[in-house]
Amino acid sequence: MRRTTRWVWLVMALLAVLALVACGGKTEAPATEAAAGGETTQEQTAPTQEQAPAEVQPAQEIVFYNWSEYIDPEVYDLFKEETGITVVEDNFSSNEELLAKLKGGVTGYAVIVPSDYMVNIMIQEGLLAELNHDNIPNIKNLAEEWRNVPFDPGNKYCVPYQWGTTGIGYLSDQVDEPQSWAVLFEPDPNAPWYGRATMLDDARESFAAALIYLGYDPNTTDEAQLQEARDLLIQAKAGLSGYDSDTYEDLVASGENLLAHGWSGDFLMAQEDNENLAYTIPQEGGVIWVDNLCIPASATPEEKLAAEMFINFILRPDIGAKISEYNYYASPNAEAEKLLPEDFLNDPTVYPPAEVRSKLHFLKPVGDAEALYQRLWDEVKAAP
Ligand code: SPD
Repeated sequence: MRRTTRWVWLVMALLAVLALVACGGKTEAPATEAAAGGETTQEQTAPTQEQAPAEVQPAQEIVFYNWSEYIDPEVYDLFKEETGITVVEDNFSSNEELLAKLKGGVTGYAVIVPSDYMVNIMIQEGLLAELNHDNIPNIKNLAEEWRNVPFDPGNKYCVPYQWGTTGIGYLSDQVDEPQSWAVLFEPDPNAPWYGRATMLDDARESFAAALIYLGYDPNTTDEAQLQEARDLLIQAKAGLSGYDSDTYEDLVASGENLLAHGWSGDFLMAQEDNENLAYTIPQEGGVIWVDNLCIPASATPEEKLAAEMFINFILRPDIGAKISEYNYYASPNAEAEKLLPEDFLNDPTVYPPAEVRSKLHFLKPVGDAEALYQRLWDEVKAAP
């Protein structure tokens, strides 16, 4: 064979081997994340054209990343009895903490509970998975007003979980009902609650209280107004024992503090420990919010299926009612509400009357000003 012909044969043989490897060799699918821990599991083989893709099986354990004391733990037992799936709970204290976790690339969370404005931000950031409504037939139980919320029309990404308000909790046997946010923002060294009050460790909530007191929109992006609110928050620090979003209601119930800025149901829950604990929305107004069950985009198909089963379970009327009776927040589930006792449905702390409701504001995404709120909040926290 001439030298050139030998070379041609050699190149052709090499090409044939390469083609064989490409067609016949196994292609490796990306590794999947373990249901709860997020560690890498064994690799999977991509189905060939003849094989139907294997049906997704629900993860046997999922992590529910929730606000603290926000669900009756018995719900987990009932869900496990029915499906065999274990739910492990982990807690966050603010929407911003939850966002930072997801943006930081954390995996392993199957269900998260962002509030209204944060759902909007997370959708825009591509952090949420679209829900498969076929797996959540109980979505039909939602009251009409919660089926088409502006931050997530048609419940494409999330299902409303519970709603409530933000105001002031106080010990009614030691303090008169606070009429104004001035009790926090104009600290009086002679007031019994001076040094015995807390505010939420939550940028948007604490700025909202200050902005509402100043007569501004709690969703303002005006830098001068925000600086004024920052100064007011710094002024309030003299009368505060600290910032707290997790145990503030217990500190009032125990008598250690006399006042706290916080969430309606948390104070009602702590009333079980001290019947003198009361809650009010100051005359200037307050915040109304709805928290939502959503699935992070990072969830594996197995986690997502188990998460949808869990969301569907929570939307069962008896389970929805059980959750409201535990955490004292209003249910967006019309069928669950039918099972709740009259005194719960008539409690003005849970369902504020129209006159109070007209003074409540939903927090909304503030776009680029989000960073400004955070920077000013850091200044508040760092101030002496
Ligand atoms: N302990 C549960 C508290 C739930 C609070 N939801 C937060 C709303 C924030 N705007």
